Amino acid sequence: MRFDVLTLFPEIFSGYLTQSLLKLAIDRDLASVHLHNLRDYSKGKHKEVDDRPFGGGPGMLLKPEPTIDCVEAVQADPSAGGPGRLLMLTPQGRRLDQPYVEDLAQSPRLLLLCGRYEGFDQRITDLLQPEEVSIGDYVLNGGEVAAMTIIDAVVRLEPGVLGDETSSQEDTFSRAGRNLEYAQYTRPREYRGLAVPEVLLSGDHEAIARWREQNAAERTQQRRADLLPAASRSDQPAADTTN
Ligand code: 6GU
Repeated sequence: MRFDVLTLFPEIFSGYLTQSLLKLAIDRDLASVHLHNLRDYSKGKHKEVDDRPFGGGPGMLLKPEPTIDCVEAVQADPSAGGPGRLLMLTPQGRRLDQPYVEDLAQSPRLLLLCGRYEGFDQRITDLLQPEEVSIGDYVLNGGEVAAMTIIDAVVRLEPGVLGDETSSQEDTFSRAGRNLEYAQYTRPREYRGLAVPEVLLSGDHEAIARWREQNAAERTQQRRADLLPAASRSDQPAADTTN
């Protein structure tokens, strides 16, 4: 899986690329991330990439010429094996969720176009026809954190990236109607007066499975009843015994 990130701030990605599970995926040739600085495509004397909006208003917009030149150059890279799927990171976009992540993971190549300032000149969108993606209903200062979020969520679905012991198919949100994860404990058995539930120490695998299922169902009902099919939502949630 190949990711191309188009940004004014490629440095933001350096720690993420060298410190995370993504680094392991890159080292094992399961993923590659190519950073492209939009500023390198500015033909202006001062390498400008942004300008004030016509009609007035706050902030600066990404200019069409360097942005589109950068996208077209990256799309046309003959070593990349095809133009890939172009994503524009913007709070106006389609909201990311796990089914969308699973769909993105089918693509061999994603281009992630990050905006800064107040956004993009509309002609960038009109000409490039990107998929506009948002990671949630709040406003970030730029698309970089959103791009990292997408890469992080997509790369863990790439076969071989997660260890054998972990299955992304077990993840919360990986299909509709799934519960949140159950509570988990490690050593010590007691900490500041809080004991690990006895059943988890029992060695009784069936009892453990039942406890986990019950705990997951309770937490989901308490916290995220919106994830449950309407029919199984209780109107009167029980007292919260979950953590
Ligand atoms: Cl993709 N960009 C920005 N600037 N803010 C956001 C976002 C993206 N998704 C949620 N908020």
